[in-house]
Amino acid sequence: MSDFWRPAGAGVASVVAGVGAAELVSAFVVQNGSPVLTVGALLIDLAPPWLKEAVIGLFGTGDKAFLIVSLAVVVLIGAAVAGWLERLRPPLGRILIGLGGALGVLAALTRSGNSIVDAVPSALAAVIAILLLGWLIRMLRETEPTRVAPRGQVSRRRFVTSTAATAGAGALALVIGQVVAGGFRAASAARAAIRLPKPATTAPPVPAGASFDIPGLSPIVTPNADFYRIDTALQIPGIEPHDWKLRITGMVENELELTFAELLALPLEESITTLTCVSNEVGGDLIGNATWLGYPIRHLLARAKPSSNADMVFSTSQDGWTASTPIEALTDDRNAILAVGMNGQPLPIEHGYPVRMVVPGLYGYVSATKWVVSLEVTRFDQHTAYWTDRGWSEHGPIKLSSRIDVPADGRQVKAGTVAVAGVAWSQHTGVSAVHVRVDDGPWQEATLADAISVDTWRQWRFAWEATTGSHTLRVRATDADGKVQTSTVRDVVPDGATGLHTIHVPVV
Ligand SMILES: Nc1nc2c(c(=O)[nH]1)N[C@H]1C(S)=C(S)[C@@H](COP(=O)(O)O)O[C@H]1N2
Ligand SMILES: [Mo]
Repeated sequence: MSDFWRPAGAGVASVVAGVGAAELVSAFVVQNGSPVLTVGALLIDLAPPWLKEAVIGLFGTGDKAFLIVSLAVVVLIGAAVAGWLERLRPPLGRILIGLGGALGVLAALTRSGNSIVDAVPSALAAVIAILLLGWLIRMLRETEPTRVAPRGQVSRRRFVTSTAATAGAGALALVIGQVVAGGFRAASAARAAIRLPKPATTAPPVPAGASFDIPGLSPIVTPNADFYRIDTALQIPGIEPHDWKLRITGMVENELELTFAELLALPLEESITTLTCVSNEVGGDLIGNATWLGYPIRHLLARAKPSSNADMVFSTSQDGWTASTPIEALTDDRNAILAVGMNGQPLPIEHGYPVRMVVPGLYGYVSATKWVVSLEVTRFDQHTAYWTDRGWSEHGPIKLSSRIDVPADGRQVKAGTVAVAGVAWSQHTGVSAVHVRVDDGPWQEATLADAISVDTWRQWRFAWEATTGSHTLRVRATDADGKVQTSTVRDVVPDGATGLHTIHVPVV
């Protein structure tokens, strides 16, 4: 009997631990690669219609649960067999587990919309299970009597404890992974079901002259999938809209509470605003421009009636992250909004679904709170926000800056006329000119594309008569107030990098 059960137990424990680790990783990191669910989805796709109908007929809406339970039973039987095989004839058991892992990888890779990262959890599950099985079966061997050690070198008890601990840790990881991923999946489902209302005020159309057709130049509006993402959330908060509420409290005459349905019922406005991260290095890509749909925060604050002593609004996200925004940026006439839509879709979950702040002119860390749930009207001398506590400046107005997109740094080009192009920004002030300098030559004026508004970046281009040799190109923007971008090089800490984006171009 125990000739089967002990190695079988080792097989089950190893596989549970492998799958548990993978579920944990997929819940926290990959978000999409749960081996259990991908294999389940593959089986649903592969099952013949008569089987699907039979299962639905028998279990009704419990069909998915039935599928998962059946899958679990098959996997556990397979794991037991793998353990038994490994004891009998190594490495057969490990090979069997490897085959199971390969099935998971295949399932992940063949799902539409999945990428190679989504196969990582299944591969990880197999690797962990294989290593653990090898270890447990070796230990099991050592519990058996030999001529030299009639009682075995390792006690049975140690083997049993190790197996139980492995299984227990795996089960715990599995449960945590499911709980965490469950919140995210519920939010994804709710997001997919949302229909955003039409804007009461649409953004003025993007002028045709706002973008140049130059390959490699950043598109004037950044698609959601390409929009940079910066946050401290290891696990993206999964908020269901009917659970969402915004509280406006603190130094106000009227505290306010707003539900998601109430927010959507307000006259929403569309606006195009370029977000920028304070951690964006000179020439970096932590910047993106989107069409946002939202409601002006100034109207909500007007209802709440802030005290005249207040100088700051302290916003908190559902996961506890905080930002301190100067109150005038939220009460003056700029488009500081509670955003619910991004480029015509509900906010993507990683960009703050269901509601985030977007404030033109301020770096994200002092203004762009995603998954926002509370606005406390207060004073800078009363509260300090997440990044302020970590050495970043209390105030974070976006600095005038510019970037060369094409040609790429170091990329060889042919002598002759070369299109040099990029973007320049100074949100809430606007850009009035861009200049390019070749080597130690004079600053030459680039052609600006039409501006969408002062709150958005602006494309520029410059026709460079390139001669053979190695050249250096620099870019410099001037804002609408006539201020010229500084060449002084400063690090991103504490309030944003400065300096001129410079690239080297070999010309042949
Ligand atoms: N809840 C929450 N909101 C946040 C952050 C965060 O860490 N947590 N990071 C901020 C920073 S530093 C930036 S630059 C912007 C980035 O927004 P995005 O990821 O949608 O581009 O979000 C801001 N909002
Ligand atoms: Mo940021």
